[in-house]
Amino acid sequence: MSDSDRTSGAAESICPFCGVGCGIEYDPSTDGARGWAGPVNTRAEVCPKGVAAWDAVEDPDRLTTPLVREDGELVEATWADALDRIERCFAGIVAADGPDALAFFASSNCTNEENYVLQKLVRLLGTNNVDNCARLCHSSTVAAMRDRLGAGAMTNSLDDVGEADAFLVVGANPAENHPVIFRSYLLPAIRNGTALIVVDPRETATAEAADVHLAVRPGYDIRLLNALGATIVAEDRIDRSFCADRVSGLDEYRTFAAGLDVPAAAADAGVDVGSLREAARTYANADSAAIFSGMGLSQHHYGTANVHALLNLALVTGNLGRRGAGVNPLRGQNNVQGAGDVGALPDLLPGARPVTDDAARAELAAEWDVEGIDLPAEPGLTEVEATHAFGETVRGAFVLGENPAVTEPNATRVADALDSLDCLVVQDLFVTETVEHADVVLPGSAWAERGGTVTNTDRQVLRMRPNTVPPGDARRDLEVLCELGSRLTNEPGAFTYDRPESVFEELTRVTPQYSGMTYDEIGTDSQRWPFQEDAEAGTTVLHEETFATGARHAPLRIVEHVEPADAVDDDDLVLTTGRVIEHFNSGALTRRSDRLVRMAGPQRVQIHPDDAANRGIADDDRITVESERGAVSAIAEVTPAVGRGRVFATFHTADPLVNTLTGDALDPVAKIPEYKHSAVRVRVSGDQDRS
Ligand SMILES: Nc1nc2c(c(=O)[nH]1)N[C@H]1C(S)=C(S)[C@@H](COP(=O)(O)OP(=O)(O)OC[C@H]3O[C@@H](n4cnc5c(=O)[nH]c(N)nc54)[C@H](O)[C@@H]3O)O[C@H]1N2
Ligand SMILES: Nc1nc2c(c(=O)[nH]1)N[C@H]1C(S)=C(S)[C@@H](COP(=O)(O)OP(=O)(O)OC[C@H]3O[C@@H](n4cnc5c(=O)[nH]c(N)nc54)[C@H](O)[C@@H]3O)O[C@H]1N2
Ligand code: SF4
Ligand SMILES: [Mo]
Repeated sequence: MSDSDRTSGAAESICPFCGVGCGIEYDPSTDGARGWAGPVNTRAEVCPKGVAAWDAVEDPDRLTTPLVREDGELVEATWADALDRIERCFAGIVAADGPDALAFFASSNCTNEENYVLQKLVRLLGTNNVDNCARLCHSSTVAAMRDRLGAGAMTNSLDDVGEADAFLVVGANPAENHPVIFRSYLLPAIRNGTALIVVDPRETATAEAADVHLAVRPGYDIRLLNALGATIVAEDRIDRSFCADRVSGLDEYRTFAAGLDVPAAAADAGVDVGSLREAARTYANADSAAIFSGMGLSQHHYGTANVHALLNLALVTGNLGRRGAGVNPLRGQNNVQGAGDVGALPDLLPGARPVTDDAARAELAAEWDVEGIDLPAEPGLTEVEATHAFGETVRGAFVLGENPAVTEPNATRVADALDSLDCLVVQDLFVTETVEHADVVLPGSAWAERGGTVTNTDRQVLRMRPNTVPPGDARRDLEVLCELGSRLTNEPGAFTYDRPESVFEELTRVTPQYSGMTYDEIGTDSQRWPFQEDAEAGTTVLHEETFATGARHAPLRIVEHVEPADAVDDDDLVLTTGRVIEHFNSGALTRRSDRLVRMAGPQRVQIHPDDAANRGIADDDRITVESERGAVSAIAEVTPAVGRGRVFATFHTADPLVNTLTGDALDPVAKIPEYKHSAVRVRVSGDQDRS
């Protein structure tokens, strides 16, 4: 496959890390990466990860040849041998148990074109068992927003959020996790008078900039959000005209709110009732208020209910469908929005049309020129459900650009599950913790080695361009996926694309939001979905006249508190997890960059001074953290930044493997696991080195 773009030297691409979508490129003068003035980082600004993005590309440990397992060891193989092995294993599994005995993990780190081709391959194999790690981050948010508003995406754009008079940030830490959005879009507004309310159990870098910080008890957001709603109702701060015009169910919500005991709810949520009331007034009295939400809200076994409780606040106060007023999930990877848009999901085809929709499947089959084939109509398995089925109903798996051995919850169970497969294929850049369980390993391409598009957090489709070629025998991910498609399915003709742009042209025809977009017109700018050719760059604000459901009204929803899955005994602390600016997810890329490792320092578990003192723990002590699923050894960071009764750890390392501790109870709607609440016991370790 050729790529019309240049293949060496600086060329405008997109940062491979977070969903902000900053423009970066190779910088020959430093042999590193630098920003270019893209549609989001308009002054070419980047965060420390962007600066370090070249480090992983040129890392000497890059996979440069396929590997296959022989007598228990991974050994080098030719592409032909590796692909033959996959073909044999997967064909055997399909012949014995049918296509649903295979599961495919797509990648939010890969392009729209790559994800589109992978879901096409999966559906032509006859299964919907394809998912991506959006499942682990905002699947609950997307589920609630689709249900109530008709679209699971930021309702505002970065161009207009700065017009808000108040920001309500719930369970997100953009100062570390969406740094260019925080510094270039939110902070300037805050310095200009926009009030900032932060709901987070920890004193984060974002909370430091807040006017009101509600340090919620992990897992108790529904209590808190309902108490905010009850205060708004009791103090008659609802937007009557918006409610009359655009909202249904107000009487029921009012009755529900009137029955709530606000001081008791605040106490249960671990926050001061005066601060809570101040937050309610600030949010409701603003002319325009924008919500930002993150993992603190979404990653619970009632994550969908959490987001429903949040949506009520925007609806009763009329903060939706206008510039500066809306609900904005801050998306994870550079293409987590796009991977879902183009159909790398078990229940949705490209364009978010349900797999159960006969007409949508027929249209897709016509576009693929496979009218004789019935595309599968049963929703497939989500990521964690698939992992739970490994070795049982699922016998073979393909993992593109994910590291579930580190990032899925209940890691001991995950390791056993990976080992129980007849055939595990991993396409990655490095020998990761997941690769260690693989039977076949395919060396793929890093960000700087590909062309294609990604869709950022505010729905902008951006172009990546190759700055270099993959090392050794490593191949471009898209090329590998097309070859797998032609080998594994009976439709080799469906995978004969000459370049990424041809895939994009096809996907815009089956993804209505992308209809009319072109590579040429994206250029070094962007096109935003829902795309309208007559609008400058697509629709900036969603739900202006009608909701994306097609209805004029969106419903309020009564949401009751749900208890976290882990019961917390007297001696237990509650572990919640999250991120730091220097590292990215499993750390597979960022742990290789000397400068990031130096900047981040050792990864430590935060514990409050009182809880530390009660356990005889001093700063820097080695401690053991144990849940009912396992134990890890870690270094203590004694700090009041994490409240009493709580501990905090990142999940960016394999040692300690923090997901040994987390549980895999799933949200009933979105199937997202409970990463943000685990009951743990913490003690000082016997093997202390206090020298
Ligand atoms: N530096 C960096 N940036 C990243 C990533 C990264 O790994 N590193 N990953 C990317 C990805 S994939 C994603 S999904 C996004 C995620 O971005 P965020 O949503 O900001 O991610 P987290 O840090 O996991 O969680 C946010 C906050 O939730 C708080 N929290 C924990 N429990 C609760 C709770 O019960 N209630 C509330 N209200 N808050 C709680 C945590 O203390 C944390 O500060 O970041 C993206 N950007
Ligand atoms: N405890 C806890 N656990 C969590 C979370 C949490 O908040 N707390 N957050 C969850 C969330 S939101 C997410 S999104 C997941 C993330 O989970 P993962 O997606 O598993 O994490 P990554 O480290 O991003 O894994 C990406 C893998 O892809 C490889 N890779 C990167 N770029 C490319 C590429 O271009 N091509 C190919 N072929 N491979 C590539 C990397 O080497 C790496 O091995 O973690 C989840 N796990
Ligand atoms: S803010 Fe996100 S997209 Fe921008 S440079 Fe940093 S990690 Fe990359
Ligand atoms: Mo994520």
